[in-house]
This record gives sequence, structure tokens and C-alpha cells, in this order.
Amino acid sequence: MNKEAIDAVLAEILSKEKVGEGNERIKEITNRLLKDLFYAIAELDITAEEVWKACDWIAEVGKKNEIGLVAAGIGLEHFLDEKMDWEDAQAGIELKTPRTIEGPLYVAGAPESLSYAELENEPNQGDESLYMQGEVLDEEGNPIEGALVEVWHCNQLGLYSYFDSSQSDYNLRRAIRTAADGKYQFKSFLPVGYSCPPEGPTDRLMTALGRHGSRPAHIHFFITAPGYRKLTTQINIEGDPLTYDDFAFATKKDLVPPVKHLSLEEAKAMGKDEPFASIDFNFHMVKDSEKIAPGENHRTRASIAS
Ligand code: MBD
Ligand code: FE
Repeated sequence: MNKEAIDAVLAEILSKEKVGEGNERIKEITNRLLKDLFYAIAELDITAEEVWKACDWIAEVGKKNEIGLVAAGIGLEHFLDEKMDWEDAQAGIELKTPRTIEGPLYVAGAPESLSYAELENEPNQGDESLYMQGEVLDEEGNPIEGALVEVWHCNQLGLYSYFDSSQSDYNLRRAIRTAADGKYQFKSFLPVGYSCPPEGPTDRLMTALGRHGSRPAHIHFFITAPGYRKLTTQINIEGDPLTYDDFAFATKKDLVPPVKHLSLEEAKAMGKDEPFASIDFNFHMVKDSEKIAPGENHRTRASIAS
């Protein structure tokens, strides 16, 4: 199909839109994407068989709630981060703590505590205990009081509470409010990696692309504080073989802090009764402004009905 013939169909479709009616932004985006799609169908000679197979796949993605997983796996969510990083750089903003993707597994409303939290609903769910601690800091390196550190990670089977109904509400999900010292600390355990639901639509797409659907071990964070831009980020657990082969492209080198492993003797000297891992990590916040890309995108997030 040549350009003239494709453009004639596009013109026919566009002719139905009444000037001054509807939503200009949605018109602009829909028409651009439709144009790119029609050109791709023509140039790649995509068949009707293939188009309907793709529609079935999209319907299955919806039915199984995997749209967030697809967005992560095709690199769309990462691309949005890179675009914001680029815009920040243009605006002269240096991110001391890089942003990285939220992923699809956040749940709103986790229990909040001051300065310290234990993430496990029942103790010792993982192999090696972890203490992670640090400060929430402003652009001058001063502590921020009243910041909220929301943290979530998977269990030792790579599953997240709420999405895995075998776990109790908010297991491995907490919110820590900083006091005047800006400090946070939590106790949990070293999590493992995550893999897409086997044979689901995302996993099958990854296989068809000659890829895998797994993530290295990581811990998620939202950091919010009045007057500062929300920071969405993660840290990777150092040493995971997939650290630089994440199906969701979330790893950034400044988000792989060293993990100290303390022996029983070292732990005892610090007043703890078991060996543990320790990670120090500070979160550097950026002042909010209408001139910079927002930290909040208002995507639909899970919350537990009360
Ligand atoms: C995860 O745990 C995750 O963080 C992302 C981005 C996608 C799937 C599972
Ligand atoms: Fe995750």
C-alpha cells in the first residue's frame, strides 16, 4: 500500500472529527499514533491475522492486570524516566539520588511509624536480616524533617503482598516518617529477584523477543516531603547476577549501594543477636517547582479496601 493510499484512509478517518469539539490533546495523540500504526502495518505488511492476534494479546494483558508489567518490560516506564532525566539536565538539575521506575506493585496506605520500622509482619521471613538506614536530605545536604519514606519489596519467593494473597496485608510494606534529624532506618531481610507470572502475556512477549522476564533483587521507595518533588526510586542488592540485566531496565549505578555483611560476633558487639546485612543510603531531594517535570504521575495504584 503506497503513501497516497494510506494518507487517503487517514484523511477519511480524520474528517469525522468536528473542529472545536472533543479533546484537542487526545485528538493530537490518537491521530499521531494511528498514523504511525497504519504506516507500520503497510510497511511491514502486518496481516489481519497478526492484528487480531495482537488484539487478543492486549485483551489478555487487561484481563490479567499485566499492563504495568508490560510497560516495565518493553522499556516504556524506563523511557519516561530517561525523558525526565533529560529534562532535568536541560534545567540544570543534578540528581544526586537517581530516579528509577515505580513498577506495578505498590500498594497505598502501608502502616506509618516515626524514624524506624520493621517491614515483616511476622519475623524472619528471609534468609539474612537486613538493616537499611540513612537520611533524607535537601539540596544543601541538610536533613529534612517530616519526610515520608515509603518502602516495599518482595518476599523470599519473589512475591509481593496484596498481589500474592498468601501474605498478610502490608507485609514488607511500610512508611517511615523522619524526625528533625532526617533519619530513617528499617529492619527486614535481603529480598530476592522477581519473575513475571510464567506463561502470562508479559512472559510470553519476553520469550517471543528472545528475552527473559526477571528482575534482580531490589527494594522500592517513594520519598515525599512538603515542598520537594516526589522521588520514585529503588536500590539493587549488590551481587545479584541480573543487576545489569534487569528486564525492566531499572538499574542505575548509583542505586547499587554496598552491602556490609556482619558476622555474629560483629552483630553481638552492636547489641544484635544474629548476623545481619547492612546498607547505608541517603535520599537527596529536589525542591519542587512548576518548571520541572512532576514527581507524581497519578497512575492508578492498588489500595486495600477497608
Ligand atoms: C517488580 O517487582 C518490579 O519492580 C517491576 C518494575 C516489574 C515487575 C515486578
Ligand atoms: Fe519490584
